[in-house]
Amino acid sequence: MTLQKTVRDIKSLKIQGAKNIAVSAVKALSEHARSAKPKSAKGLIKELDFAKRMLFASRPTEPCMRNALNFVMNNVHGEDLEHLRSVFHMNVKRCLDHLDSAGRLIAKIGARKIRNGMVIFTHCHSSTVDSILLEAKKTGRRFEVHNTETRPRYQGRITAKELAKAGIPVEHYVDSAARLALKKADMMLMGADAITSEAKVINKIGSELFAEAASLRDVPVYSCSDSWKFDPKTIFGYEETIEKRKPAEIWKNPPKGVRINNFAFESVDSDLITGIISEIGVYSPSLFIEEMKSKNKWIFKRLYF
Ligand code: RUB
Repeated sequence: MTLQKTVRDIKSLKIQGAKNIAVSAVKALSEHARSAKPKSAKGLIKELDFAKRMLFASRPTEPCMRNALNFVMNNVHGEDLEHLRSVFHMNVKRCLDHLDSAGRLIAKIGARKIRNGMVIFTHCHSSTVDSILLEAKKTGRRFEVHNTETRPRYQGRITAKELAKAGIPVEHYVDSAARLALKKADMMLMGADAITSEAKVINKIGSELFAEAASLRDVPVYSCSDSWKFDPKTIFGYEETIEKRKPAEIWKNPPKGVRINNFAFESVDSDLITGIISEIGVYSPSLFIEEMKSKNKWIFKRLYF
């Protein structure tokens, strides 16, 4: 897929979910490198850097994409064009391998938490959460899922469709019925778009509200996430830059005097999160950050601009 089309599809949510966005962005950059015909190594670096910035800007609040694109650009410097290309494509392969193998590991680790007879609550569409539920089903666990539709873009329907297709019973609720959906739940699983340096999890709007409702009922809340969603840049105030989408997604022609706030995400306080399920293990949010300091040092060193 071309760079321009990928950027358009990310902006329009045709490609949605942090991991899908990261994978598509890396593939688009890789395609771009293959089709580019620069005269020198410097020229290729310039083109890739420009393309990387276009992808960053397509959804600025996606650190998994930023970390992945920074990873593939690692050590891509020097004068030798062919060497530079081969380093870049090797990085692309390692990056895609990571996203794939981490995903499979998270599915296995997460599926161990699901027991027969459980009701799992989830919100929006997270490919990571889905992979856990599908793995649990594959290993013979019997459970049901309660999920919320996720207005205004209804990503909850993607979840409901995928799970129902795999034979997992799903009860689907409007967002404002989340308390009812949680009543019989044994566990809440949600994805993550970012994990901040203060150990908060940023995820689809509604996530904190539902995590609060879950913790009032002693329902454990797990965020399921590739560790590359950690975003050290949040030290500089991620919260103020949370994505606000077009008002028309909510109401095309609102009456005069009505201002529409269409926040895409919100941050979930670490106190509400029982654990983060990632490929490095299951840790409380603060321990997750500690583990990251030793297991993924490179992410801390990156500055994005
Ligand atoms: C999707 C969303 C998902 C996370 C994690 O929001 O909030 O929970 O991105 O997804 P949107 P994944 O639809 O606005 O992109 O587990 O697939 O990375």
